[in-house]
Amino acid sequence: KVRVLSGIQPSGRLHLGNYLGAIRQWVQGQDEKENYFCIVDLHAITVWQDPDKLRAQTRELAALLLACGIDPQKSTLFIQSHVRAHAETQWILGCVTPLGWLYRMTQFKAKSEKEKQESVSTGLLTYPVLQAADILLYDADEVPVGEDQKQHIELTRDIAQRFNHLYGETFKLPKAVIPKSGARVMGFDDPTKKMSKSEVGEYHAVYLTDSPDRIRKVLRRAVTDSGREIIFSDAPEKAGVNNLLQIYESLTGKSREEIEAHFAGKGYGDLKKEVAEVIIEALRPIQERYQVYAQDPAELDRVLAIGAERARAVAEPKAEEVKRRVGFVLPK
Ligand code: AQP
Repeated sequence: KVRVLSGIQPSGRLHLGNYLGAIRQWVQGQDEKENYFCIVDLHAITVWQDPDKLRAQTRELAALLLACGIDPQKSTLFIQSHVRAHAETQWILGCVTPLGWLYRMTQFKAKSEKEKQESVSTGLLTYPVLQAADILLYDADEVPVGEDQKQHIELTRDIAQRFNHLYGETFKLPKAVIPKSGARVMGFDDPTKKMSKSEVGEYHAVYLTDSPDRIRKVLRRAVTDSGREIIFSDAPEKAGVNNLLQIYESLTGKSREEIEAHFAGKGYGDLKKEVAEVIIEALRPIQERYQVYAQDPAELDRVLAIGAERARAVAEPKAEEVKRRVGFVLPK
C-alpha cells in the first residue's frame, strides 16, 4: 500500500485553504492508502503561541479533522510531540543539512521578515528539517500538501539523499502530491497573499467553523478588480476573481468551460454570492460533526492515544535505525 504522511499546525483556526489544499485530499485517499496525519505542535511554536491557546487549538484541530472525515479506523491521527522520535531524528538530520539550504527556503524568508530580527527563532530556520524527520521516519511515499509546501518536500528529498549517500540507504524519497485546484487559496482581503492561519485581517479568510452569515459577509467584501469579466486568468489584476473561481471549481467539481459559461453575463456580486453558498453547503456537514466531537473530549483523547501508539510503532524502530547508521551505541 502507498503510505501517506502529512501534517498541519495547530497555530490558529483551520481555513478554507487548509481544507482544499490538504485535508480534503487526505480524506479522499483514506480507503486505498495507509495514512498518517500529524498535528504538528512542535512546528507551531516556531513562532510565538500562547500556551493556553495552543492547547485549545490543538484539541480543536483534532476535532475538526475528524469532522472533516478523517476516520481513525482507516487513518492514524496523532500529535507530533507524542512521538519523541520526531524531535530526536530532526537533530541528526540537521547535522547533515547545510545552512545554505535552509536560508533559501521562501517560507523562512517570508516569516522571518515579518518578525523583528532579534526574535526570529532558530526553530523557524530549522523547521523544514523537523518536517523532513516527520516524513522520513514513516517511509512515506506521498505527502499531500498545498502548493506552499512544495519547496519543503523537495528539501526533504535532498536531506534524505544526502543521508543515504553518507550513511547508506536508509530513507525512501517521498513525493509531494498537490491538488489540481485549490492548491493555493488566496486571501479574500488581498488575493496576492495566500490564505493563512496567522493572518489576522477580519476579512482575510473563511474558517471552517464560520457561520453562514459570516461567510456571506467575507465573500461580499472579497477584493476583485474594476473590470467585469468572470474568467479563469493568471493576470495579476484578475487574482481576486481567479481565486473565487478556483474555489468554486474545487468545491463543485465542474469544468472551467462550464463555470465560465455559467457566469457569462453575470456580475461580480453574483459570483461572490454563489461562491459563498457553495462554501456554506460544503462546510455544513463538517460543522455538524464538529459539534459532536467537540463535546466529547474523552473520545478525542482516546483517538489521539491510539494514534500516538500506532505512530510510535513505525517511527521508533526507524529512529533506532538512524542512530545505528550514524554510529551511536544503542542502550541495551
Ligand atoms: N492558502 C492555502 N491554499 C492551499 N493550501 C494551503 N495550506 C495552507 N495554506 C493554504 C496547506 O494546508 C496544510 C497545513 O498547512 P499549515 O498548517 O502550515 O497552514 P497555514 O495556514 O499555512 O498556517 P500558518 O500558521 O498560517 O502558516 P503560514 O504562516 O506559513 O501560512 C499544508 O499542506 C499547506 O500546504
